[in-house]
Amino acid sequence: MTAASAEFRQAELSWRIAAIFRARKPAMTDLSVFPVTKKWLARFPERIQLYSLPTPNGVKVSIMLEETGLPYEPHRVSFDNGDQMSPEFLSLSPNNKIPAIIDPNGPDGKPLPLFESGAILIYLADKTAQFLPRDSAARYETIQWLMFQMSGIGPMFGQVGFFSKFAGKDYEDKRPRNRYVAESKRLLGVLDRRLADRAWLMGDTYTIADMATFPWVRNLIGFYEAGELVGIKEFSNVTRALEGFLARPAVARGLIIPAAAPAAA
Ligand SMILES: N[C@@H](CCC(=O)N[C@@H](CS)C(=O)NCC(=O)O)C(=O)O
Repeated sequence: MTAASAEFRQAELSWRIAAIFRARKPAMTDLSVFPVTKKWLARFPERIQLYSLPTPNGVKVSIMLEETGLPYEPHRVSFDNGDQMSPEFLSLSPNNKIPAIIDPNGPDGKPLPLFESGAILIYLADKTAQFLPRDSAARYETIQWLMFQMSGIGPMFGQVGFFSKFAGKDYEDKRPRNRYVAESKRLLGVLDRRLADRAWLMGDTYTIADMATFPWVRNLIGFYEAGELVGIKEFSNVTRALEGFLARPAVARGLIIPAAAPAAA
């Protein structure tokens, strides 16, 4: 091979390598196929789009996003304006509930829309390899406690709020309220026993199960003002873990998102 042809082959090789990198460079993110972006404009379409409100289900995801450091753009879904019932929001979250996300860079580099806070937490944990143990048994154990929150803690505490603070408080028949208070106490007992010899639900490891659970305990005591009703003082392991949770800087930030974000157009 002559010196000239060796030089030519070298140049060709460099060009091919550069072409591979050019091909890998992410294309301009286009989220316009998602109708939700017509109502809530994506100013940073390359970031995860979060549609939420600082409610106990909403903050699970903003806390996770703050904990992981993933770049995201929050959008406020105002219940006062009925935003959750708008066709644009329903196209993303057909159950008219926050939180929901679109990750422009989902599996295979394609955008991924997702609703249901538990599914979103698992997805973000897998995406970042954080807050969900890799070891298979510990992973399922974490998901088990996450599901315990999703199916028990959230729905039951929510009913306590309805029957003790909101419309249901004026019902003469107190049996529904008493039933949900009793069930919530029982669930707090389960949590308290789990936390008796552990800092967090999974021991020393802080996980998405904690991020799902403690916003609800905080809400029960704070916004619902039902601490006394459920006898929260009896559950000192729960309140100790709640304190640790609230002391985390990412939690403090996540709890107020997206209150200050721009509302829908
Ligand atoms: N299982 C759902 C529940 C979500 C949920 O209940 N969100 C409430 C706020 S905390 C909501 O969007 N309510 C609006 C409505 O029902 O119209 C999840 O965990 O994502």
